[in-house]
Amino acid sequence: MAAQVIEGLFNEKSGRYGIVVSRWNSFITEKLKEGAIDALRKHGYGEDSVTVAYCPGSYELPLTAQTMAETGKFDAIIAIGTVIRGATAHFDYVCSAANSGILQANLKTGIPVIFGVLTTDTIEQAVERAGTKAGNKGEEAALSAIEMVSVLKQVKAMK
Ligand code: INI
Repeated sequence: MAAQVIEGLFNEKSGRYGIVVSRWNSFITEKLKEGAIDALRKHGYGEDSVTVAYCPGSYELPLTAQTMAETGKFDAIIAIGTVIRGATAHFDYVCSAANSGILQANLKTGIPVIFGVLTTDTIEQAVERAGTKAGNKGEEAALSAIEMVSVLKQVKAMK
């Protein structure tokens, strides 16, 4: 049986993207931000369609992302942070808050809020995912944002 298939397109070049960047572990989050901006630029989104907002830590990502989404000015938000496991339970609380808060921001606003948060045991693992041997997770997050904008647009336009 043939089915109607909806897939994200990467060549639409329309839409505005917000990037929220946590300043904690900024030597990593800046690399992730650059990866995200680079991926957006390669897909036709320049300075006029990308806005960056900084927040203190990953715990603050959900509220900042949700506030950006609620303005109605963005088609997707990319939330970028890095949480590196320390010796305390703080890691689990920050990861859990970022994870559930970002999910809620998606569902509450209907705007895709992409989870671009590294949660690693070591600094080395974070470096590997910020543009070295395991790629750049900021770039992957930007591609997810473009894909979600396209998929949701097509779903909403269905007759
Ligand atoms: N925030 C991070 O983004 N990464 C971390 O590794 C981190 N650690 O380890 O504590 C972190 N903590 C700060 C937190 O996100 C809040 O900014 C702070 O608790 C104030 O609410």
